[in-house]
Amino acid sequence: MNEVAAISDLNDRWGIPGLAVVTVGQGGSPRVAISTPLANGEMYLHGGHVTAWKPKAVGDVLYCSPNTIWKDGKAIRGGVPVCFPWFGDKTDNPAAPAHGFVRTKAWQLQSIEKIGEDIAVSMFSQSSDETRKWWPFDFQVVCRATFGAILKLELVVTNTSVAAFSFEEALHAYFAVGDAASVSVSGLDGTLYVDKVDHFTEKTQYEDIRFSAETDRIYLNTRHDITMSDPVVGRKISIHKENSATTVVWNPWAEKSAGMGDLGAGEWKKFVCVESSNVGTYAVQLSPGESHTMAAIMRCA
Ligand code: TA6
Repeated sequence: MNEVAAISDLNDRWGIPGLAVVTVGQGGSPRVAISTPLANGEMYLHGGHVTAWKPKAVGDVLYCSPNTIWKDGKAIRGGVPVCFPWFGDKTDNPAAPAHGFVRTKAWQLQSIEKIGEDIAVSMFSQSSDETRKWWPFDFQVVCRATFGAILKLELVVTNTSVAAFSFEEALHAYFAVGDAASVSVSGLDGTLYVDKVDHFTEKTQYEDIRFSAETDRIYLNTRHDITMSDPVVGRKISIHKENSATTVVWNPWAEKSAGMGDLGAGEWKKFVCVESSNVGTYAVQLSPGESHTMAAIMRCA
């Protein structure tokens, strides 16, 4: 069956007229487009990747690069990439894809549901001969995005192996801002972080986070709400986390941004990443048959 026919079949099965449609997105990639009285949204089957959330009152909350390379094996640059089953480089195999292998592969549509005034889209990926080459375990991962005045993202990992495993995960969210150099992030004051731009040194955060250079930090044992203030646009974005013990904060700044083919000069100003995650010593252990759900609940006002 060709891709367009498959997309049409998915829409026949799961589309909700006037609210949710399965259609051909950028690069010919299948996506679910949401339009409700409270918000618009978009989620691609490629990577189970939310690429847009636009509450009617505030507009685009997520940043997506205009230079994204839309093809298999490449992650969409922006939105909320799903990092699993490792974060960053794979410590025991430098040849492995950064941030795991699920964000660069086709997922399957599990359901589209109307829940009150919201639309919940669930997509899933699972182990295969290809994934077992990198990681010798069997799993299912579901990304469920509930689009409304609030965006709720849930990452559900199930161990379908006969052995226990440990995994890292991140909802690597790119938040749209007016100017990263003017943004402050509160809620992490007094916490310890690993500074990836200073030899992974462990440091303490004092007061709000502000950005004046490449910033790449993993905040440890951080489970409480985080707020990003954007004075240029005149709004605040808050993130409430569930079952997430670490928070990654990233901005590549000017030089790294210019050197990234799917980002480009000047794009660094337009986003800040705040990532609900479980990485490093906070990786999650799962016994056979067990599931774990990490959630990020986002508000913007
Ligand atoms: O989350 C921050 C980070 O780990 C940075 O180190 C940077 O590599 C960023 O992710 C983007 O990674 P990517 O593989 O998407 O280019």
